[in-house]
Amino acid sequence: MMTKLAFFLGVMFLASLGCAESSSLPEAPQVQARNHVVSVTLHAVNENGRDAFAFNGEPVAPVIRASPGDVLKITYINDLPSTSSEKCAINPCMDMTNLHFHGLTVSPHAPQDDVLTMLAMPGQVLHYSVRIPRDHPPGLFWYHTHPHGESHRQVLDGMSGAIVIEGMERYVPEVGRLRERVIRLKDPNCHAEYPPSRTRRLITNVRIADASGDTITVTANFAVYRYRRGEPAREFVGHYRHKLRRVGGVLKFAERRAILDAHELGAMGSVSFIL
Ligand SMILES: [Cu+2]
Repeated sequence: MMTKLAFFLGVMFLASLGCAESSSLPEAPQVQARNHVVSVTLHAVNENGRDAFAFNGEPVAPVIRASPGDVLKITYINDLPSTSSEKCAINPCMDMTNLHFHGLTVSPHAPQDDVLTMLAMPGQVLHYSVRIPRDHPPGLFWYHTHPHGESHRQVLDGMSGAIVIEGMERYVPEVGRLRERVIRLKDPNCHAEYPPSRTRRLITNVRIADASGDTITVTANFAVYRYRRGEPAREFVGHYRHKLRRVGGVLKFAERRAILDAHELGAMGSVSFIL
């Protein structure tokens, strides 16, 4: 479900039609293993006309953290209304739900990642016991509702959450000292910045780093100055590393990266995604 939107490690910049936000981003609650068991009680609820996961009384999907060899014990309670006001691919909506553990290499049989026979109608409860193999690769995965005919609408409503399988630093030791945050961008809407920023972008040292295959890698240095009413001027300095591909005689971006020289976001106070 990912478009090929290159999301840069760092900050990307702006136009007046950006999503720029200076407030701190809320972090989802995290659940962790105790004695190799992650125990979670999750509810399916309807909140303000949209289906959502709820955890500890809040309409929020917790980040599930587990290690290879752990077991996910999830009690999943369907508290959706028995009649839905929304439209489904196969009408009428039944408001049934279940869980799929996207990307995890686990058993497809009940009570594990079984999206075919495990289904909860409103008022029903599912008991998952998902065994993460000892040799499971680490990384970021996700869980979402997956009932036939209804999952599309429910997932668009926001019924998804993150699963982190720990141990990435065993494969990539450099990440061991990084502070980790999981942020899910689930709202399809951006907001236009107000008051809008004015920016000036200076680009120097444009170089072709590699043109051996059908992809041309181009690098350049940049400095972006951002001025916004009521805020101090801010500067972002770094380098671009873009990949271009020739499609029908025209060069198109295959990948765009903006890598900031500043290694800590604290110096800039906030994160801006400017698309
Ligand atoms: Cu999926």
